[in-house]
Amino acid sequence: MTSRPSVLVARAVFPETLAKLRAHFDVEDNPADQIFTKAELSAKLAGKAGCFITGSERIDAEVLDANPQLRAVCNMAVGYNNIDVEACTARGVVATNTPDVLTETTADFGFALMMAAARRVAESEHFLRRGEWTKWSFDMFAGSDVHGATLGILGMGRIGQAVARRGALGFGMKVIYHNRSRLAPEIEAPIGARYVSKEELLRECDHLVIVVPYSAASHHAIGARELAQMKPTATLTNIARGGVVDDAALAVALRERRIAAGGLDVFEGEPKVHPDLLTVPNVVLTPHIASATVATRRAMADLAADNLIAALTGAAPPTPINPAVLPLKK
Ligand code: 8YV
Repeated sequence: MTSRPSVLVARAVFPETLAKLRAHFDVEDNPADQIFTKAELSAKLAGKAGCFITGSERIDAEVLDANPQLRAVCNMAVGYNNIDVEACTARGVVATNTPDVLTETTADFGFALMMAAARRVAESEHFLRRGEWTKWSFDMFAGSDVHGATLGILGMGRIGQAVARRGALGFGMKVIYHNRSRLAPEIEAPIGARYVSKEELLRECDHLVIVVPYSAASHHAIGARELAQMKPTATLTNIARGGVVDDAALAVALRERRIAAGGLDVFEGEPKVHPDLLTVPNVVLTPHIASATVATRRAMADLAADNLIAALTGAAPPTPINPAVLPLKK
């Protein structure tokens, strides 16, 4: 009998995902959903040919060197700043992510956060729950319009484009964007998107939505200097990664009403949230749930599992990040 590869599923997942993986592998799972330190994760990976991780477990050169038998690192997330892809490639380890399946769901949520910020949904709900609603007044929680406003997108990848489509086609918004490179005219044209410099984006937008992947280059892409360039009536929504925005600077800008409102699903150092953000009223805060619908999380888990199965059974993983390492050596 040939021995089956062993894999680690580093976080709690759907039972169906485990069953699917167990059809091919000896699976060590984590039903208690314990958060492993890097040393614990590294130790758990001993003897494993592959791992199924979410966007938070860090796989770097040190972990890879401690586990030279590891051949596949499969993220249940589209963002992969938790994986040192260069280190994987250098060691012939395939890294995979879960693009596309979460695009529309994440864009829905980004739009919801932007609308909640613009129309002060959370702030007014808290007011009501505190029992402070005693009378109507003409300017009570007056926010800013979304329809017809200028939507600024920082990071015009799949999710950025999906947010832009919602704005342009559903809400008659004017779309401007800044990105590493300009999109092809056939992508820009149907949504009337205009490529602008980062400065123009900040200066002109009424609602800024941040969807740029996190990297050393995008670290604090939005800080005090950038916030100062925005309109005092503007909103900022971050569905990308904590660290793209300087949360301390954002809390100051919100508190001093240098911008009107914020919507944040991701935070620097999450699940810790900068204490100043917790006391600022004009920001909607959610715990990294932009892709959290049952259907989408199932699709993400399925795709991550398919990647792991393919990678370790000699097939082509559907969504590799570093396809140059394929096919994997047995
Ligand atoms: C995940 C995400 O829920 O896909 C991503 O990059 O940020 C979210 O969809 C999160 O990373 C946990 O896996």
